[in-house]
Amino acid sequence: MDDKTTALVGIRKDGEIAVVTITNPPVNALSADLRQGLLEAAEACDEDDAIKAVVLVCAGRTFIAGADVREFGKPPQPPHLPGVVARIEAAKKPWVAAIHGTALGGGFEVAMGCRFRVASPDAKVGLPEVTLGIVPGASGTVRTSRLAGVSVAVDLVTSGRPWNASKALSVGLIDEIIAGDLAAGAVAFARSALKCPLPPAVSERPVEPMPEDFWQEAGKRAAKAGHQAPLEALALIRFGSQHPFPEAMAKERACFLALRQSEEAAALRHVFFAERGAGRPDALRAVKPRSVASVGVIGGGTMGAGIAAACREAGLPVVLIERDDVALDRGLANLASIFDGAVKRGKLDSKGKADRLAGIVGSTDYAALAGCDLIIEAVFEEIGVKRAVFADLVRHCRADAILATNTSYLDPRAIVAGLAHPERFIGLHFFSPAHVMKLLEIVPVPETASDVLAAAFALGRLLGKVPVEAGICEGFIGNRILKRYRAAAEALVVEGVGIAEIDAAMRDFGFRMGPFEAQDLGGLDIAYLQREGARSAGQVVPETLGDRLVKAGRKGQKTDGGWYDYPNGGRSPEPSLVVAELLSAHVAPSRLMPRDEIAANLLAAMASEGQAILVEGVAQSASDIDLVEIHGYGFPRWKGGPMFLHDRKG
Ligand code: T1G
Repeated sequence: MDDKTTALVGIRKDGEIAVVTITNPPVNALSADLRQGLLEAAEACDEDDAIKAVVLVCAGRTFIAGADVREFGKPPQPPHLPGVVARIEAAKKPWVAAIHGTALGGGFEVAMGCRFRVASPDAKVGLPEVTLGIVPGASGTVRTSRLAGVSVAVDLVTSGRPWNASKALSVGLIDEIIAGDLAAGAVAFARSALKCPLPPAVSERPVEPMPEDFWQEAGKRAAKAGHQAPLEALALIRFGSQHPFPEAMAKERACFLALRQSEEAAALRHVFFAERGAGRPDALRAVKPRSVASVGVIGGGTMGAGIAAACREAGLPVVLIERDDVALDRGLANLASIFDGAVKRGKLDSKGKADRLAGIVGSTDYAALAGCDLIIEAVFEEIGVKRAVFADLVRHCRADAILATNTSYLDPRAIVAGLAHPERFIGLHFFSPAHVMKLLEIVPVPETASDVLAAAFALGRLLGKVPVEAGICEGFIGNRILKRYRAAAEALVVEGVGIAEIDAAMRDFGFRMGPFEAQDLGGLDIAYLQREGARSAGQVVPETLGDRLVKAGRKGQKTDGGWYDYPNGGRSPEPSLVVAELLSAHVAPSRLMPRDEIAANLLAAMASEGQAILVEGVAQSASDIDLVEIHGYGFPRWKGGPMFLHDRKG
């Protein structure tokens, strides 16, 4: 083995067992050099007659986490991974993959080329390729069925979701869970495996054909993802279960190489890197975050309870403050119902719920906040109410405690103006439901200290959020673009384009809901009150079509009618004659516009507002804007975001 590959792949012997160790930080990704090193290790182990079996283990935080995504978008470099996996499978001595951390994509494909797989108890295995707009490219759609059956392959590959070790063991994806020293346990496993007849190589195992209705059902589930890759992967699994291994491999490889070049893959790679960049802005890499080990939340309503639940999920103790006992009981009940929901969905057991609730102290006395490192207010969106809360916080909290507002529209500077220690103030704009939505807009005030800003990003990472810094303007990044998007949609209605056509166009594009359906769900009165607030503050805000509907008592689903009718209190929107009449004097005669033109019009409006946000420095990067839209407003991630699309169109 040459020096380059030796640095990545080491071989030592534990008696008659060779231990091949991969060292390629940070995640042992399968770079071209590492693939070469594995080929050379297979040769070396085959040539050494003293070696009877091989254990493949990785140094650092995880087993191989997949192909090196930095090679994506470039022409594939030899040695190609399918060949490396085949070489390991064809080795004269059996290989045992010893998995810790996450064996993902090509990492798990390498493990399936081994004769056996063992894993530490907290390990995960998965084939997430479809989340990158591609399909497994080194036998994931062919070997997985042969290893654990077609149903397992369909779930693992088309969902892209990893499985934990115990679930993987239950279906045969792994052979044993090794507690304690993984390498030593794997060597012992290899030693004992040599005493029995070896199982056939995975590629030589039979695969059970599935009935047609299985494939129909699987197709419906895969289609729900909304993009192409899961459907392509399903077709490959089906083909692979009905054809010889070599033929199936050839088809998988061709599909993989084709999808690598797709717009969908380019978009999803863009989002992959944007998400990884978001949590660790370069400007803060050298800054030590101010420590946050306990959190206070003011307000136990929907937002406050969601924020408190997210903090508990991350293991942070929470003090929940409400104005009186009745409100506090309601807030604690909101939290309990969030955890009950998680139990019902099988995401939490009763002990987990009890642990989460045990970490919450409820009080109506701000003195209970004295030990908190961070306090987040989530009270009524009115400047007077928020200023009163902050005045109380300054009186009761430590001078170095971070004081954060969850405001979505107010100017954080106005909320904290004149209060002591302004360096500790910051905006943390969570999105409802806060324990589910991943977006966190971080809004520093001019005086915010860098260790406070760094603490906000560290909190975002700890809570599993996608944190994005936003400058101060009306609506920050997301709500400002939302306002422009809605205005552009209303402008099309004024031009005579049908409300339902506009929603259909945006659903066809990939949104779960169009702009008008979404307003009916959330309530038209929220934006109406913001416009009225601006008007009463002296701003000139022209009346919108939405204003007319709210004034006519049409606030959305909650009033059985908004942009659409919802007969009998139902949830399915129906075009409304009342709305047509209400707006008839303000809209042009009905006209048809092709749906892709409608979508292009609204996407251009979003990108235009995004460009202004960039120029004003409200967003740090175009990819941050894409993340805001994807993680806060349902922009289909396989489209990359409004700024990505705008760039692709040149
Ligand atoms: N390649 C290269 N670098 C990677 C990488 C990868 N696959 N995954 C992560 N990194 C870098 C990342 O950029 C960051 O770098 C650091 O590792 C920590 O990442 C043939 C073709 C593994 C669960 O999709 O899911 O195999 O910023 O912050 O939160 O069929 O990273 O520190 O310099 O995310 O602990 C399939 C993608 C590829 C796995 C770790 N594999 N990665 O999460 O750390 S397709 C994936 C992840 C494939 C085959 C096909 C996560 C993680 P830096 P991080 P983390």
